[in-house]
Amino acid sequence: MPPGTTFRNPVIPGFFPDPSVCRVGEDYYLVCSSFEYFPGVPIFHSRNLISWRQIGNVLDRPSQLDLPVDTYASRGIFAPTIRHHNGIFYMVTTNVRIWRHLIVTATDPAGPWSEPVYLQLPLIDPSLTWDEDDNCWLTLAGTSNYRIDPATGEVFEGPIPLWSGTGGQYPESPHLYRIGDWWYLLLSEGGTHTGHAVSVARSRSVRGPFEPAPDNPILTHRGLQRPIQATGHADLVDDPSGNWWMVLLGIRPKGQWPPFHVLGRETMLAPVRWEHGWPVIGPVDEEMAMPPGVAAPVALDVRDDFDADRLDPSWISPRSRPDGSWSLTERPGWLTLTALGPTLDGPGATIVGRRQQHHDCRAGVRMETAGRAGLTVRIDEAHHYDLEVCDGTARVWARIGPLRQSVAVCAVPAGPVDLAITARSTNPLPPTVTSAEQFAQRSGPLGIRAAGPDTVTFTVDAGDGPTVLAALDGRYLSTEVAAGFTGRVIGMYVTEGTAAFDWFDYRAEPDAGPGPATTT
Ligand code: 6LW
Repeated sequence: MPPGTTFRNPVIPGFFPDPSVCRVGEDYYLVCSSFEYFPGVPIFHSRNLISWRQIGNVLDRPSQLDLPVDTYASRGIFAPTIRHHNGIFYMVTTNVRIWRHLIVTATDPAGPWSEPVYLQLPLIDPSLTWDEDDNCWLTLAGTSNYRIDPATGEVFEGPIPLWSGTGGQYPESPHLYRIGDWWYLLLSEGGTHTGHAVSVARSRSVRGPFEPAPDNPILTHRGLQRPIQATGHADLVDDPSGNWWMVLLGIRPKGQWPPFHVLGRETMLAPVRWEHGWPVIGPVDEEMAMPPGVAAPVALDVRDDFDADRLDPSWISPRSRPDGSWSLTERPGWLTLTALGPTLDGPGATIVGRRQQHHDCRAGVRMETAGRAGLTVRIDEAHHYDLEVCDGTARVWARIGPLRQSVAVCAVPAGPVDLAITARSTNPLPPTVTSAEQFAQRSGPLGIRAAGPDTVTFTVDAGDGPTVLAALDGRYLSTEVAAGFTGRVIGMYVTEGTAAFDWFDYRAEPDAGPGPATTT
């Protein structure tokens, strides 16, 4: 493939799973799940399906999304669907904290979105479509159809069973499409991990009966030697030229053996072709052929100087972000955080974070505190590493399951201090170790062992140059250890008093090859 004719997957890296997409003219809009984080349901815009810009969050106020402190990690908002019908955008999702589906609408996808209309129906993964008579159909995992009024949530008819896939576990994420004279039902099965697969059936009527495709599943990476795994939870969209595309989730496990994935489930893109009336998808690779006429996206570097009068939509907080917990005006040009909860080991702490989106990356802040505050990389309350400043010291804490350990400490003077967390992925080494250097790459102080996915390094700089305090094995901050549906988030936090952050800087770094040995 000549240079410049390919794009990279994931098109939206980091924990952005369960993508759903719609097109209006030349504009594409995409939403993802957000689970226990607030605001909820990030929404992106693109003109080319490859470069996506977050334009807001669909559920961005407590009246739309109330996630109390007793909301478990990876609960809250599950798989959303976005559709456009008669000039109105619809987003439907499930809040599993209250076990209700909800529909919100907007004329501008950047918001504001309406207050929710709730539906008391079972299951997850709602999708919407409209038939030739303008009936609105809500499709749920399983799969079944309900004829509803999306303006009131009234259910007129249903459940009408449709098709349950080829027998894999969890037939879910169904979407119905009217294409030509057919209704196509796309669903995923096999569970959202390495067994994940996409299957399809079609019918002349939205009510069925549905006839399965002869070559189901039409996409799966199960058992295949590919960098992207767990491909599934897909949605289809056509471009203005009549080509079809699939957005879907996938994971990128690292290290061996077994591999671990640390960035959560990410949004991928793949071309779709049609053969004999059925969609056909090739394997989903990190490097894929570019749609015609599209420029390559630029590398992602983010710096927030906290000079704006509102927080960028990429900032998220576990469960809620109460007004009294953050301010951009208390110290202009700084983000001031005020402690609400006393520990990161339980819900309720003040955290403002963003997703870790790259295996190799660096996140840094300048911070000043007279309390207890720092920078954390977390999956949930039981899985996080923290670089914390308190009482004239900077300390690295590791919380892994029920264990909490102080890993390293150094003195820091009062005043601003720069904190950084760096992740360096571990690339597979050759099966045979042929040099002392390779042996050292596989070994830590505790002896030889399989490589984890990455090394997470903590650096502090109080004006006298950077000091690396600790380098920890990243496998304990992976989905395989923590469980759940999310991925890593890097956050500014405070658990005592207040802390002010002058800037936050995140950048993807070039893949450095096999990581160094770690200290735990
Ligand atoms: C979602 C289901 C799934 O509701 O994971 O990958 C669940 N598929 O469809 C949570 O994201």
